[in-house]
Amino acid sequence: NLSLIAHPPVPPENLPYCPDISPFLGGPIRVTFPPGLSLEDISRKNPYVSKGGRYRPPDCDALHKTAVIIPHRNREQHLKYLLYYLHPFLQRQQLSYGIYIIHQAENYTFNRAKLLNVGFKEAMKDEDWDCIFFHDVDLIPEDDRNLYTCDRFPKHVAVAMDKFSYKLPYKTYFGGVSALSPEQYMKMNGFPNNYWGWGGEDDDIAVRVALSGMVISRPSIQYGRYRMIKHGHDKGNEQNPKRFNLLAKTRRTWKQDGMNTLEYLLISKELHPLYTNITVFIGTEK
Ligand code: UD2
Ligand code: MN
Repeated sequence: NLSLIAHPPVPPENLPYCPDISPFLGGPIRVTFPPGLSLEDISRKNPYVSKGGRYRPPDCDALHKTAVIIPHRNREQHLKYLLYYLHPFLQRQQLSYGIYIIHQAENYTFNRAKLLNVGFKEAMKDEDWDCIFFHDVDLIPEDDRNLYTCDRFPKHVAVAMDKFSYKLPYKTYFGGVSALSPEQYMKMNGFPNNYWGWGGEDDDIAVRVALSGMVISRPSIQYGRYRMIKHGHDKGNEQNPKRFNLLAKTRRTWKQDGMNTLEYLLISKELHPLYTNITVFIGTEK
């Protein structure tokens, strides 16, 4: 059932636009982690989601088209819970959307920011998305008034996480979940490709926002709430000892490293019922 071409459901002609505020929003979400959840269960609960994890509201023409990009390796359980919550969440917001898993092939050191660059590039080949969400696999949104749409400036979205006592850990923090329009993303030359291992890449992205003449936008602390599924440090994603040196150089390097220098080997693109899986070889640290 994995065909090669995505067919987003075609709506009947002449649908009215969706309202500015969706009538389906319910506010706070009680996030629990039910045991024994299967992808089939989740598919059954989301009958309007079509192949590749695509959706559009059946009864109105969506005002926004959002792609969600999730960097991934070896976190199948987290992915299940995220899909379980994210599909209904996005549907309640009456968005047109697609979910992309960017899976790093091989066991070399993980590189979150480079995977996000790959996700952007591949998603934009499919559709003229007007907003791209970059989303850790282990973060579950806790309020559906946290709209998955873009702002006038790059938006840092995960502003209140349980692991940071529902506060921003520091003012320029940009980790977890963020949202940029394609224009904003290209203006900052995307994200860095050279952060291998854990840490620093999110701060680099925040610096790029400033260097390219933009500021950080954020949702309110009441809405931008997330639970992070507890986890230890992954094998293959050890702390990056170079992160401080790299960060000190961002001002000199951001124009020479990013979307304009992105290289990777696409291994496969598969349309699963609940998401599009992109497996990519991104190389190793030089
Ligand atoms: C923090 C940030 C994250 C990133 C990271 C540093 C939060 C909530 N998030 O995450 O955005 O800046 O620090 O790099 O503070 N992943 C895999 N497989 C792996 C390793 C990572 O799928 O083996 C993905 C997955 O989507 C995960 C994300 O990368 O959520 C970030 O890695 P993490 O969750 O191990 O790091 P964490 O929680 O410290
Ligand atoms: Mn995490």
